[in-house]
Amino acid sequence: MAYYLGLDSSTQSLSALAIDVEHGTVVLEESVNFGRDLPHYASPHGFLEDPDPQIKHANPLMWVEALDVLLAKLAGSGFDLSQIAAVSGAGQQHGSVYLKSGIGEVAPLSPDKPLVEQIAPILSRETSPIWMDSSTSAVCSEIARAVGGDAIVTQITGSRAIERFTGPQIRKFYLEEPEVYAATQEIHLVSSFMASLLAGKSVPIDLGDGAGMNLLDLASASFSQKMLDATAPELRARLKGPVPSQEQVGVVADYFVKKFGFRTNVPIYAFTGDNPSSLIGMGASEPGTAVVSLGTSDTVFAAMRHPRTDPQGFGHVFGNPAGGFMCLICFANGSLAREKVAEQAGYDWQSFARAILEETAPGNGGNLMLPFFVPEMTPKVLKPEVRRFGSPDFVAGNDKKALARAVVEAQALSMQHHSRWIGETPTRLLVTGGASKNRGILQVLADVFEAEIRTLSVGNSSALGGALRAAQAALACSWAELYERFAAPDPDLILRPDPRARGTYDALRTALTRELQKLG
Ligand code: ADP
Ligand code: XUL
Repeated sequence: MAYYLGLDSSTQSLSALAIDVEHGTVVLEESVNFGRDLPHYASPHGFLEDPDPQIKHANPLMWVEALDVLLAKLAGSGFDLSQIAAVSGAGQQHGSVYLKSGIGEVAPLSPDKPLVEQIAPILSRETSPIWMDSSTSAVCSEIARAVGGDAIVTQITGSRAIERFTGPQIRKFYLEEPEVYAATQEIHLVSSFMASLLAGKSVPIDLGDGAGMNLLDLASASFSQKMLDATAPELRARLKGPVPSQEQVGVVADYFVKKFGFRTNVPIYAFTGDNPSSLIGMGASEPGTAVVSLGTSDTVFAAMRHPRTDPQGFGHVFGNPAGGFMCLICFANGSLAREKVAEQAGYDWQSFARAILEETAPGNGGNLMLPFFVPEMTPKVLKPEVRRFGSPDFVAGNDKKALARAVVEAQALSMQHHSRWIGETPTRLLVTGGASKNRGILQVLADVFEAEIRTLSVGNSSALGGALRAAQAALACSWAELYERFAAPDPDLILRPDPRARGTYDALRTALTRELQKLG
């Protein structure tokens, strides 16, 4: 048997998914949840607590340990890892890992010691800023000024200088800790770091994820000297790559062969960002299909033949792992905001969905919420801010049912508002991510976008994207062939807009747009 393995190192978990291409089946889905399974990292949601809400870092050793734990879980469950013929994967975007020396450079990874013990000594920086960090505004302005303004940064990199992007994060680190920067030999994205662990050597960043750094020149598919110079000295020497997403970057290291029973010489194809990987996992790598991902962050994305940029500065252009580009808009207040409201109302996900579907109506009787429980990037809200407008009961926070609908309606309206620049009105949305199981949330998306909603049977589109990318690269087969087998929408879960909702959102849309304009 030849199976293809996809890994996804996301904000809250590390997942594995394997496919059998011949039979068109998913043969394995397993994950390690950082908060639940690795509580000693004190990161219930995948990041470390910090008194400053703009600072969001994670301990990279948590991701390292998760890889050992996940593979031990797979091997322990009787899954025969020698059947894996190729591997690829994905990581949460923008997060960075700082190393004093390359992985396996001083000594090859030894199967006699846990991975974490071997990686800890080569970290130059103990923590990794992740995509939720919004503490670099001053540095973003500096970078933009140095290259001639935001329009130039956007023209080169596909995005303005953005707080969570890796370049501004590197500059902040360089300014605050110049000696540690000097002692840093390599800087990785989460994706290239995880691929490097698996390969037992440092491997390059891919073009898909690399575009989320504010360092890549999209036109030439190489790092831009102008952006590098504006970011930190001698930065080029600290970055590996970029390489096309389909490039083989190594083989599975001896450590994993000896410890977990992988075959020797199993190829590893470049890991990419979780969103570019989801684009593949959703079968959406050709332009024409918009995807909404409801994970820790909510994102809206679609393939693009030619890069087009957002004049408002919120949207981004990343590499499409199948070639060409993709656009993406990211909302930090995704699942964590919904969780906060559910928690406040005392709802589980079922009662949350019931409150939306059965106990309230589209438009929510005019009740409107600004749901920025954590700093938001779209629109830019640096200090958490939750505001309610409408009935006195709702404003006082007592109308539980209306609160559940309000958070989701505000999120859907904001997604619609901020994705207008893409220039297409989607009639169909493909939805993925942890919250895509929730019919209440899906129905609101259908009603607000007036679009049909479809989900895939496979929940983890990013890990599936890894497995599909590994299969496509190893077998040189067509994407269409793989999509037909693995990315077909779930026929039992198609939601259509409620005709009674038509027009109901006009007033809320206007009110929300007014409030967002005041903020953004
Ligand atoms: P990520 O890949 O960013 O780590 P996931 O796509 O796995 O995130 O989504 C995790 C989130 O999904 C959790 O934070 C949780 O709030 C949310 N979630 C899980 N099940 C449901 C559900 N039935 N309804 C709404 N949200 C859900
Ligand atoms: C995209 C973004 C998030 C992360 C985490 O720009 O910041 O979607 O990739 O999933």
